[in-house]
Amino acid sequence: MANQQIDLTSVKPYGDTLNDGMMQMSFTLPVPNGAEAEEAAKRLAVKMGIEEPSVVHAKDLGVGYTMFVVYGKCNYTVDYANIEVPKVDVEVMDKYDVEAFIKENIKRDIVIVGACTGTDAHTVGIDAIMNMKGYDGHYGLERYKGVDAHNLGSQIPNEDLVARAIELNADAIIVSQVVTQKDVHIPNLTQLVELLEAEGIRDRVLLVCGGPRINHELAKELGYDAGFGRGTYAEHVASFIVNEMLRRKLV
Ligand code: B12
Repeated sequence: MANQQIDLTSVKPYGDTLNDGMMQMSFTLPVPNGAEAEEAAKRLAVKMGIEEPSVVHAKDLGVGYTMFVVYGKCNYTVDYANIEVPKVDVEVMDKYDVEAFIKENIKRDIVIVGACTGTDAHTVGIDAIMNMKGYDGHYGLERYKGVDAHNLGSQIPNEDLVARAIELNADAIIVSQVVTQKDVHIPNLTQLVELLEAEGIRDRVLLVCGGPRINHELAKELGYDAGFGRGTYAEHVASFIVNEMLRRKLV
């Protein structure tokens, strides 16, 4: 397979052999498990452009619902070569390089205040970035020398976050949003920007958001300086903050 020429303007899923289009997907239908349910799943897959679908797994969810895994052939292609995705443009340093960067270029401790805001109760994401023990083998900001990190926790009203940032004279505010159902994160993230503007401190503080369904493009649209999604570690956001502080002469 490695020797075969891949046309990046027209890629399609791969199963057994290059370009065979084979793909697997899962979904749930509100029908009881059985032969009719499997047929319904296959017909739905055909409507979605999947040829020769087969149900490889069906699980009764116990209340008249069934979860399916369907395998089949997709004949659509996508132009990978011409995709451009806005990303945070920074060279990621490890913890020790970030610490050295702060010592050398900023010459004082930087203050970062973080929270999961609004009604959102998911603490794990902001903890992964901030807590001393870190996440997935990557230490959190609390462990960084030269970083004074304050994790306010979850369900923090924007007003409280802003008040704390002012009190601590924060250099950066970092916000986690995990629940995005009915776009609940949009007005909440927007309100934070408005509050910072009303307090007259938006230009003095770096504003970063993150979460599994957040990306840099959305963050910029909402008036944030950067946005981070799945798979982020403390060093990603730390590298951005210290570089940006220097670039904007916020040191
Ligand atoms: C654990 C969990 C809970 C726990 C939370 C406990 C806690 N103390 O956090 C409990 C049980 C309380 C819970 C409740 C609910 N949950 Co919940 N929960 C989850 C679950 C299973 C895991 C989330 C998690 O911890 N991920 C691990 C962390 C490390 O990943 P992460 O958050 O993505 O963070 C990483 C990045 O996104 C990024 N990041 C995150 N934040 C930030 C911030 C910054 C600044 C940066 C730079 C990066 C960054 O870095 C992190 C590390 O890489 C997910 C499903 C899933 N598998 O993801 C559902 C999920 C998030 N929950 C969901 C829902 C719907 C709910 C409830 C509404 C359910 C209900 N009907 O009551 C409630 C909401 C309560 C509320 N008011 O918020 C949905 C959200 C759907 C959506 N699109 O909005 C999910 C996706 C489940 C699902 N498939 O439906 N939940």
